Amino acid sequence: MTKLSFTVNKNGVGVTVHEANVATGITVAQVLQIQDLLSRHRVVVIPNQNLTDEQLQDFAFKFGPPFVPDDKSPVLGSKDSAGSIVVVGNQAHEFAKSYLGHQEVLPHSDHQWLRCPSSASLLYALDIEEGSPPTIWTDMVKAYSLLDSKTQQSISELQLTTFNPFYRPFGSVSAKYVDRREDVPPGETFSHPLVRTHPLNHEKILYLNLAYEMEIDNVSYEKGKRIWSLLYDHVGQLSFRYEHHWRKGDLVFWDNRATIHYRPAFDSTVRRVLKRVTIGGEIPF
Ligand SMILES: O=C(O)CCC(=O)C(=O)O
Ligand SMILES: [Fe+2]
Repeated sequence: MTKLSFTVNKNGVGVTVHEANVATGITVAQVLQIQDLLSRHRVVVIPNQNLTDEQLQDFAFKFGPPFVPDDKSPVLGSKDSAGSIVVVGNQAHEFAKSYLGHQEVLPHSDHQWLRCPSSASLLYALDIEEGSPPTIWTDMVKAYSLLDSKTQQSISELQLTTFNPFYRPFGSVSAKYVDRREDVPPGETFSHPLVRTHPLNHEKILYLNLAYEMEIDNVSYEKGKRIWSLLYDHVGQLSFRYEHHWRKGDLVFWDNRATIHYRPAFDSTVRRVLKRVTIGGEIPF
């Protein structure tokens, strides 16, 4: 078999690949096809997999190097040296500590606050009980393209600082435009273009999350907050989303450059355990 068959979600965001077997190996042509699907549709779903950690990583790192957090900036799991596989779960996993519990995870792109945020991530579903919430991705290329041209122009040169939430107590941060007269978030910061360019498909991306403390560089608080509020509302209303309802064995691969993802809160008694692998990325430009 050379090419994989697939189905694209109606609004163009998210694609499901049929009959791929990641464990027994996929061909070079199929790796390139998956990369191309990711580039076009942002989220690639590969159902019915049965993977060891090694097989999961062998697949993931065909698309780029492992994401390695630097020693200085904390990220999910780094304080426990969780390594390149992080268990996202609301139950203790037999081999490792699990993270993120059962609370709401606000719309974000993984590691946006770092110098080199991750380019893509994968979640592999180990244990999904009924009542488990979906994960919802929003297409941030669409978010940018649907802004009016005047707004596009006015934000084209802006830099955004996203403050690292892991310097704050876990779960205490939500989306907020920073007012320095009240509080300056702690920790090392890196600013990135508010409109970044995708290195593979050259598309413009609105590189904004709806989860953390933020500040636009070199503009007044009033002006920065006005721009931020407008963009926040715009992204919140966008219908270009893919909502994935998990089943055991699902492997979902997403583009962290071009999407943000969200997970609603759920009942703490519902078992939901996934493994996440993350791929390293470049300095956004
Ligand atoms: O639990 C989820 O659905 C998403 C968690 C998340 O944000 C991640 O693994 O990067
Ligand atoms: Fe995430």
